[in-house]
Amino acid sequence: MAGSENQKFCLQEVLDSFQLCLSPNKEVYLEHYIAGWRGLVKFLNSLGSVFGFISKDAVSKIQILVNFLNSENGSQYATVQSMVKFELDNKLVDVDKKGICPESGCRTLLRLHRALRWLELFLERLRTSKEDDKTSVMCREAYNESLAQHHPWVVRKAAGMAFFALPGRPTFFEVMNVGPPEQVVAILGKAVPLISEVYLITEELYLKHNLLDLP
Ligand code: 1PZ
Repeated sequence: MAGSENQKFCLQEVLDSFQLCLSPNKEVYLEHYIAGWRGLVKFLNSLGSVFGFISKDAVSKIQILVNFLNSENGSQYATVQSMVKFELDNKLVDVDKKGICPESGCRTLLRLHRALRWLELFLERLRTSKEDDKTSVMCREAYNESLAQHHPWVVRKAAGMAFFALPGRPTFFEVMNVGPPEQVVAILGKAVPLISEVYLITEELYLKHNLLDLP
Protein backbone atom coordinates (compact mmCIF):
# COMPACT_ATOMS: atom_id res chain seq x y z
CA MET A 1 0.00 0.00 0.00
CA ALA A 2 1.25 3.49 -0.77
CA GLY A 3 2.27 5.68 2.18
CA SER A 4 0.30 8.87 2.75
CA GLU A 5 3.18 10.98 1.38
CA ASN A 6 2.80 9.24 -1.99
CA GLN A 7 -0.91 9.73 -2.25
CA LYS A 8 -2.21 12.65 -4.25
CA PHE A 9 -3.59 15.64 -2.47
CA CYS A 10 -7.35 15.67 -2.12
CA LEU A 11 -9.35 18.65 -0.85
CA GLN A 12 -11.76 16.23 0.83
CA GLU A 13 -9.16 15.07 3.32
CA VAL A 14 -8.46 18.65 4.44
CA LEU A 15 -12.20 19.10 4.91
CA ASP A 16 -12.37 15.84 6.91
CA SER A 17 -9.52 16.95 9.18
CA PHE A 18 -11.08 20.31 9.94
CA GLN A 19 -14.39 18.56 10.54
CA LEU A 20 -12.72 16.28 13.10
CA CYS A 21 -10.99 19.29 14.66
CA LEU A 22 -13.90 20.40 16.82
CA SER A 23 -14.82 18.51 19.97
CA PRO A 24 -18.47 18.36 21.10
CA ASN A 25 -17.83 21.31 23.43
CA LYS A 26 -16.05 23.21 20.66
CA GLU A 27 -12.47 22.70 21.67
CA VAL A 28 -9.90 22.32 18.87
CA TYR A 29 -8.10 18.98 18.71
CA LEU A 30 -4.43 19.63 17.93
CA GLU A 31 -3.98 16.27 16.21
CA HIS A 32 -6.62 17.02 13.56
CA TYR A 33 -5.54 20.66 13.26
CA ILE A 34 -2.09 19.37 12.39
CA ALA A 35 -3.54 16.80 9.99
CA GLY A 36 -5.41 19.60 8.21
CA TRP A 37 -2.16 21.55 7.85
CA ARG A 38 -0.34 18.47 6.57
CA GLY A 39 -2.95 18.17 3.84
CA LEU A 40 -2.51 21.84 2.92
CA VAL A 41 1.25 21.46 2.74
CA LYS A 42 0.78 18.49 0.42
CA PHE A 43 -1.35 20.72 -1.77
CA LEU A 44 1.22 23.51 -1.74
CA ASN A 45 3.99 21.08 -2.66
CA SER A 46 2.02 19.81 -5.61
CA LEU A 47 1.89 23.37 -6.98
CA GLY A 48 5.65 23.49 -7.50
CA SER A 49 9.00 24.20 -5.87
CA VAL A 50 8.54 28.00 -5.99
CA PHE A 51 6.44 27.57 -2.87
CA GLY A 52 9.15 25.59 -1.09
CA PHE A 53 10.07 28.42 1.30
CA ILE A 54 6.46 28.68 2.39
CA SER A 55 5.88 24.96 2.87
CA LYS A 56 9.23 24.62 4.67
CA ASP A 57 8.15 27.14 7.28
CA ALA A 58 4.74 25.50 7.66
CA VAL A 59 6.38 22.05 7.99
CA SER A 60 8.80 23.25 10.66
CA LYS A 61 5.91 24.72 12.67
CA ILE A 62 3.87 21.55 12.27
CA GLN A 63 6.89 19.59 13.50
CA ILE A 64 7.25 21.73 16.63
CA LEU A 65 3.62 20.99 17.52
CA VAL A 66 4.00 17.27 16.70
CA ASN A 67 7.00 17.12 19.03
CA PHE A 68 4.94 18.60 21.87
CA LEU A 69 2.14 16.14 21.16
CA ASN A 70 4.60 13.23 21.29
CA SER A 71 6.45 14.49 24.36
CA GLU A 72 5.93 13.33 27.94
CA ASN A 73 3.48 16.22 28.35
CA GLY A 74 1.63 15.13 25.20
CA SER A 75 -1.74 14.76 26.93
CA GLN A 76 -1.62 18.50 27.82
CA TYR A 77 -1.49 19.23 24.10
CA ALA A 78 -4.65 17.31 23.19
CA THR A 79 -6.54 20.52 22.42
CA VAL A 80 -5.52 24.09 21.70
CA GLN A 81 -7.40 25.04 24.87
CA SER A 82 -5.47 22.58 27.05
CA MET A 83 -2.18 23.63 25.43
CA VAL A 84 -2.80 27.31 26.20
CA LYS A 85 -3.70 26.51 29.81
CA PHE A 86 -0.73 24.18 30.31
CA GLU A 87 1.85 26.51 28.77
CA LEU A 88 0.54 29.61 30.58
CA ASP A 89 0.19 27.84 33.95
CA ASN A 90 3.78 26.58 33.64
CA LYS A 91 5.25 29.82 32.26
CA LEU A 92 6.26 28.15 29.01
CA VAL A 93 5.37 31.13 26.82
CA ASP A 94 7.47 34.20 26.02
CA VAL A 95 4.79 36.83 26.34
CA ASP A 96 6.50 40.17 25.58
CA LYS A 97 9.77 39.32 23.90
CA LYS A 98 11.66 36.23 22.90
CA GLY A 99 13.43 34.68 25.85
CA ILE A 100 13.66 31.17 27.20
CA CYS A 101 10.69 29.73 25.27
CA PRO A 102 11.15 30.99 21.70
CA GLU A 103 9.29 28.03 20.25
CA SER A 104 6.30 27.59 22.53
CA GLY A 105 3.25 25.75 21.26
CA CYS A 106 1.22 28.95 21.69
CA ARG A 107 3.42 31.17 19.50
CA THR A 108 3.93 28.43 16.94
CA LEU A 109 0.23 27.74 16.58
CA LEU A 110 -0.44 31.50 16.37
CA ARG A 111 1.57 31.61 13.11
CA LEU A 112 -0.53 28.81 11.61
CA HIS A 113 -3.68 30.39 13.01
CA ARG A 114 -2.93 33.66 11.20
CA ALA A 115 -2.31 31.69 8.01
CA LEU A 116 -5.67 29.98 8.49
CA ARG A 117 -7.35 33.37 8.17
CA TRP A 118 -5.55 33.86 4.86
CA LEU A 119 -6.77 30.42 3.77
CA GLU A 120 -10.36 31.21 4.72
CA LEU A 121 -10.32 34.48 2.75
CA PHE A 122 -8.59 32.89 -0.23
CA LEU A 123 -10.86 29.84 -0.43
CA GLU A 124 -13.95 32.04 -0.15
CA ARG A 125 -12.70 34.10 -3.10
CA LEU A 126 -11.94 30.92 -5.02
CA ARG A 127 -15.40 29.53 -4.26
CA THR A 128 -17.19 32.60 -5.59
CA SER A 129 -14.78 33.23 -8.49
CA LYS A 130 -15.58 33.07 -12.18
CA GLU A 131 -13.80 30.89 -14.69
CA ASP A 132 -11.30 33.49 -15.85
CA ASP A 133 -10.61 35.13 -12.49
CA LYS A 134 -6.94 35.10 -11.52
CA THR A 135 -5.84 32.97 -8.58
CA SER A 136 -2.82 35.22 -8.06
CA VAL A 137 -5.10 38.23 -7.52
CA MET A 138 -7.38 36.32 -5.14
CA CYS A 139 -4.34 35.09 -3.25
CA ARG A 140 -2.75 38.54 -2.99
CA GLU A 141 -5.97 40.21 -1.83
CA ALA A 142 -6.49 37.55 0.84
CA TYR A 143 -2.85 37.85 1.90
CA ASN A 144 -2.93 41.65 2.13
CA GLU A 145 -6.06 41.48 4.28
CA SER A 146 -4.54 39.00 6.72
CA LEU A 147 -1.05 37.52 6.99
CA ALA A 148 0.77 40.40 5.32
CA GLN A 149 0.07 42.55 8.38
CA HIS A 150 2.26 40.21 10.42
CA HIS A 151 5.11 39.85 7.93
CA PRO A 152 8.16 42.08 7.44
CA TRP A 153 8.77 43.68 4.08
CA VAL A 154 11.15 41.01 2.82
CA VAL A 155 8.66 38.18 3.46
CA ARG A 156 5.85 40.17 1.85
CA LYS A 157 8.05 40.71 -1.18
CA ALA A 158 8.93 37.01 -1.50
CA ALA A 159 5.30 35.98 -1.02
CA GLY A 160 4.20 38.51 -3.64
CA MET A 161 6.65 37.05 -6.16
CA ALA A 162 5.50 33.49 -5.42
CA PHE A 163 1.87 34.43 -6.09
CA PHE A 164 2.76 35.13 -9.73
CA ALA A 165 3.72 31.46 -10.07
CA LEU A 166 0.30 30.22 -9.04
CA PRO A 167 -1.46 28.16 -11.71
CA GLY A 168 -4.74 29.40 -13.15
CA ARG A 169 -8.13 28.54 -11.72
CA PRO A 170 -8.73 25.42 -13.90
CA THR A 171 -5.40 23.80 -12.91
CA PHE A 172 -5.95 24.83 -9.32
CA PHE A 173 -9.32 23.08 -9.28
CA GLU A 174 -7.80 19.97 -10.88
CA VAL A 175 -5.06 19.76 -8.27
CA MET A 176 -7.73 19.85 -5.58
CA ASN A 177 -8.67 16.45 -6.93
CA VAL A 178 -12.32 16.16 -5.99
CA GLY A 179 -13.96 16.12 -9.42
CA PRO A 180 -15.45 18.73 -11.77
CA PRO A 181 -15.48 22.45 -10.88
CA GLU A 182 -19.07 22.28 -9.50
CA GLN A 183 -17.92 19.64 -7.07
CA VAL A 184 -14.89 21.74 -6.01
CA VAL A 185 -17.20 24.69 -5.40
CA ALA A 186 -19.57 22.49 -3.38
CA ILE A 187 -16.75 21.16 -1.19
CA LEU A 188 -15.37 24.68 -0.73
CA GLY A 189 -18.86 25.66 0.41
CA LYS A 190 -18.49 23.14 3.24
CA ALA A 191 -14.81 23.78 3.95
CA VAL A 192 -14.88 27.57 4.30
CA PRO A 193 -17.44 27.75 7.16
CA LEU A 194 -15.60 24.98 9.00
CA ILE A 195 -12.23 26.67 8.68
CA SER A 196 -13.87 29.90 9.72
CA GLU A 197 -15.35 28.29 12.85
CA VAL A 198 -12.01 26.76 13.88
CA TYR A 199 -10.37 30.14 13.26
CA LEU A 200 -12.91 32.06 15.35
CA ILE A 201 -12.74 29.69 18.30
CA THR A 202 -8.95 29.95 18.36
CA GLU A 203 -9.06 33.73 17.87
CA GLU A 204 -11.40 34.18 20.83
CA LEU A 205 -9.28 31.92 23.01
CA TYR A 206 -6.08 33.83 22.13
CA LEU A 207 -7.84 37.16 22.63
CA LYS A 208 -9.13 36.11 26.03
CA HIS A 209 -5.61 35.23 27.17
CA ASN A 210 -4.02 38.21 25.44
CA LEU A 211 -1.89 35.99 23.19
CA LEU A 212 -2.54 37.55 19.79
CA ASP A 213 0.82 39.35 19.61
CA LEU A 214 3.17 36.68 20.90
CA PRO A 215 6.72 37.30 19.66
C1 1PZ B 1 -1.57 28.61 -2.64
C2 1PZ B 1 -0.62 29.71 -2.49
C3 1PZ B 1 0.12 29.72 -1.27
C4 1PZ B 1 0.25 31.07 -0.73
C5 1PZ B 1 0.49 31.06 0.72
C6 1PZ B 1 0.27 32.43 1.30
C7 1PZ B 1 1.04 32.65 2.52
C8 1PZ B 1 2.36 33.26 2.26
C9 1PZ B 1 3.19 33.09 3.47
C10 1PZ B 1 4.61 33.40 3.28
C11 1PZ B 1 5.40 32.74 4.37
C12 1PZ B 1 6.85 32.92 4.17
C13 1PZ B 1 7.74 32.07 4.95
C14 1PZ B 1 7.99 32.36 6.40
C15 1PZ B 1 7.39 33.16 7.16
C16 1PZ B 1 7.59 33.26 8.64
O1 1PZ B 1 8.47 34.32 8.93
C17 1PZ B 1 6.24 33.48 9.29
C18 1PZ B 1 6.33 33.88 10.74
O2 1PZ B 1 6.95 32.87 11.48
P1 1PZ B 1 8.14 33.27 12.49
O3 1PZ B 1 9.23 33.87 11.64
O4 1PZ B 1 7.56 34.26 13.46
O5 1PZ B 1 8.54 31.96 13.13
N1 1PZ B 1 5.45 32.28 9.13
C19 1PZ B 1 4.15 32.29 8.87
O6 1PZ B 1 3.53 33.33 8.79
C20 1PZ B 1 3.44 30.96 8.67
C21 1PZ B 1 3.14 30.80 7.21
C22 1PZ B 1 2.48 29.51 6.89
C23 1PZ B 1 1.98 29.53 5.48
C24 1PZ B 1 1.28 28.31 5.13
C25 1PZ B 1 0.60 28.42 3.81
C26 1PZ B 1 -0.12 27.18 3.48
C27 1PZ B 1 -0.71 27.24 2.15
C28 1PZ B 1 -1.73 26.26 1.91
C29 1PZ B 1 -2.07 26.20 0.49
C30 1PZ B 1 -3.45 25.97 0.17
